[in-house]
Amino acid sequence: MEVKVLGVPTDFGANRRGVDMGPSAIRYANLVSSLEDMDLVVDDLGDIRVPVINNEANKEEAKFLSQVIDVCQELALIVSKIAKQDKLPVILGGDHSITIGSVAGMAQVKEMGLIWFDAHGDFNTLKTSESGNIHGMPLATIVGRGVKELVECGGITPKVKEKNTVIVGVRDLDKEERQLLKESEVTVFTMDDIDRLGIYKVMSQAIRIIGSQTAGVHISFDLDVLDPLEAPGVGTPVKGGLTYREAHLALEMIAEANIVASLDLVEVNPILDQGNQTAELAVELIASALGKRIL
Ligand code: 6HN
Ligand code: MN
Ligand code: MN
Ligand code: MN
Repeated sequence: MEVKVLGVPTDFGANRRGVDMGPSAIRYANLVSSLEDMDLVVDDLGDIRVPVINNEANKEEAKFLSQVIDVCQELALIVSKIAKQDKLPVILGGDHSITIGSVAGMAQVKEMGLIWFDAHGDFNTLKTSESGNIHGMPLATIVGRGVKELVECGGITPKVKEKNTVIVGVRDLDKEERQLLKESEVTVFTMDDIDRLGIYKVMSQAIRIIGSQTAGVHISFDLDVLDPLEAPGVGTPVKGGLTYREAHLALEMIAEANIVASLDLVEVNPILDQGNQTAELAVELIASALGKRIL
């Protein structure tokens, strides 16, 4: 399998706070050589160009809306080219708004399923959002809800059907976001479900739900799904997250199911990290998702 690595050094969706350095930190943690050690063919395409803007976000609309759209359009274009060549894009964020572009690019080429690992639902629309930050809105956007220009970004609307979407590890929802998510057709496995059923059962169900009815699955992995003790370098940490071993097992099961068409890792914030611990973890998790095994 040939892997194409692409960095998206942006923090517009998170109101500009340092996640733009995520791709550098993940590369510094030896992403490429770790994957090459697994006998994967890896081509690092570098970073896409993200403008530097010093003014404040517009208060009337979703913050940095036009910048987020520009970045996601560009990303969608490159990702669709990679998918057409039957290569596997591994996209490094950046804040979680970039997944609008990742998934748009994939959806241009095939019918996609989506597994969303996150402490948050990212299911706000501009109406329900308390922050105005677009990284709280990408999942709603991808399934066709919210600001029209964002929903239509990358050409395909919706990019993924709600019934082909699963969230894993959520434990922090805004009030109206919770309502919206409950009324949707998205399958949600909360931390509470993981506590009760165990990660093995949860992932078996998640894979069964979407694996069979789509041509490929995008894995969107927000590092804040992990417990902050494991992944301190994130902008919006929430206690009570996945353990190191749960996260690895989840991704190992996804690799075994042979459903991964594309992958992104987002919200690594090196400024808030201890050493480069969170980026190092990101590299390990990418390796698990792409088939690394103990034996
Ligand atoms: N993330 N629900 C909060 C908001 O601002 O809408 C937090 C979102 C966090 C998003 O971590 O990708
Ligand atoms: Mn997120
Ligand atoms: Mn999150
Ligand atoms: Mn294992």
